[in-house]
Amino acid sequence: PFLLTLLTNPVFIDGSYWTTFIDDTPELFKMVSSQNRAQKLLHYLADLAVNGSSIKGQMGLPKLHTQPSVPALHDSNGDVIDVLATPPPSGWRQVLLEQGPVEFAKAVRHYKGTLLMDTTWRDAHQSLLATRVRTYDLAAIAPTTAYALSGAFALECWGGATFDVAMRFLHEDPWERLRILRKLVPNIPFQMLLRGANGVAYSSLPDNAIDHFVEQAQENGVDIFRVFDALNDLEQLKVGVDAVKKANGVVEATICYSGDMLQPGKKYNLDYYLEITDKVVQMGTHILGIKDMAGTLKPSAAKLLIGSIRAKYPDLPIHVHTHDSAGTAVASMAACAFAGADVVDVATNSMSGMTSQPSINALLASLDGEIDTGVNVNMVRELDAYWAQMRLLYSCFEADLKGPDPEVYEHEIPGGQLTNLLFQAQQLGLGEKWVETKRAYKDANYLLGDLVKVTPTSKVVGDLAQFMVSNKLTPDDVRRLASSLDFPDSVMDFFEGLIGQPYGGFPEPLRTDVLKNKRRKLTCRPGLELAPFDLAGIKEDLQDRFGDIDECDVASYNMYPKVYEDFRKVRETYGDLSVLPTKNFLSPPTVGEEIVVTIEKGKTLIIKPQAIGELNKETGLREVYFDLNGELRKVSVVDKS
Ligand code: 3PY
Ligand code: ZN
Repeated sequence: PFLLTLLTNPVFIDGSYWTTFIDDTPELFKMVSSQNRAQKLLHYLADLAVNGSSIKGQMGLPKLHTQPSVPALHDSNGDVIDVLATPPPSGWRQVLLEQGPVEFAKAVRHYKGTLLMDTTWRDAHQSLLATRVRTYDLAAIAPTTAYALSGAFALECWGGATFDVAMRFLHEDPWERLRILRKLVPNIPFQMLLRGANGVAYSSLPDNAIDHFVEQAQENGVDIFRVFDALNDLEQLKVGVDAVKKANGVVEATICYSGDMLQPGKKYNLDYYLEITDKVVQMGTHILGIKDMAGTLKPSAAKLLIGSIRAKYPDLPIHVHTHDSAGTAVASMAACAFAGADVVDVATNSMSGMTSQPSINALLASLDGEIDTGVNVNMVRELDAYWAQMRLLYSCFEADLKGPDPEVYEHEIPGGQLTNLLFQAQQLGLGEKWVETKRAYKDANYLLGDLVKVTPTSKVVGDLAQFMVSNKLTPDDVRRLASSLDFPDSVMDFFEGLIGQPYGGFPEPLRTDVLKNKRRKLTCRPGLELAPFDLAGIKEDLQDRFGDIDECDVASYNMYPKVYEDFRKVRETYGDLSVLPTKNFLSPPTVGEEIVVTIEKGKTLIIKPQAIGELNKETGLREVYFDLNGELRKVSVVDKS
């Protein structure tokens, strides 16, 4: 089902751009049959007024009190570019569409310079704002982005945690987001993050579900698939790689980089990475991804690693990803560029640094004049004015991280998880436990055999660390008492082999002690044990339960059955909440304010909250009054306090 989102957005309303957009894409504008959309939205607002926000992880209210404005871009003559009226310049996506993945990869390799991927729409907000940025705000800046970043290699805009969070917390359909952004950005390739045999979930699915998911992703707008496995388990990685090949997507098979490989005695050293590179190349990939999820790839290591791969594989395009947790990411990405990387990852300035990617303008300044990137320095600076406002709008999801964390070389916590764990500690008022948690994370990692840590193995290590802190257990205690402790599920799953096989094997006797006789010891990849999904049967069942169902709904359900069901229930109760401006989605309506919501072309709701009634002690209900386009409306909601 496609519900309206963009139409609500002030930047689009009545623009001539709009008319073409609607004429060209009628399938996007099937009107929602429900007659009572307005009443459902009022229900949401009333609930918010009485019970406060239900968006998990929200601390306080947005710091931005005005409607965010979309900045103007200027051309080289200083004239304003009308981004809504004219199509954006053609970009790397046209190369891909015209020549296909193999020639696209060759052209990227032949580019004299280093291209940039902007991660603002995925990893940057996953790392800084708990993945909470909504389609409403991405769509508003999309036409400007299509101009400002027209020379970029790609926009990372989908996958990773965004899929789950969109449905679970934002009550949005991730597929709708993809289609909307795709229409607005026809010129820059879209990249997604795919967790190998886990798809965008946390554990393996049957192979046919991965194939089906990737096929929908490609058809709905993803061009390039960064595929990784959290243990660099090649069997697991291959499931995702094969799915992308079948869907005719661009394969970016990726090696996860863990720790500082130049430290003596490291399990993951240069030889390890070169050996895996050989195997990934044999598997067949258009591009090699190097994913430094914790930001522990120092410039010296970057130079050696990228230089060594480049020397061995002169024709292989290399794309490097990092996080700025230690404060070295600009230097490291510059080092990668000088060592022969074809693409490096950056984020818009206001969404960069710390646990996010390095700042685009800082990297451009560092490469100044020596390496071309194809990106317009001034335009990306202008674009950032929007994200400075977004940072305030979403401030209620910020962890209070103040600066680089040099301890990342010790604890090796991935960027997104670092902010999450800190945020959790702050929410629980356990700020002082933070140092302890980081120490326990390091201990937990070594107990588990020194793992590559990224979703989902990072969760295993994090869960064990929190378990150790809350039960006051030292590593020795864990080893000694393993057979009598009640470990978190994720730890049990890991030891069973449900997440894959770690390099160097499982630590023994810990594995045997932890599993006792409760679980098996898998020696093959978990997907081999799973029966294929009956995709047609699932679709029929969903149709019976929810009515309007397409293949994307089936794919959502396969990844997250419960989250998908809850998402449909919320849609049933409140309608399509993606039409609400973010401020009104997050903050309770206040008497005197005017909320403008366009639910379809030419149909705008002007909502003015009027009053909240007394609590009816017998029913537990309160009545909330609104003026809706000049008429008084009353909504009763349960007071949950
Ligand atoms: C994810 O899997 O969501 C990640 O961002 C891993 O880095
Ligand atoms: Zn990342």
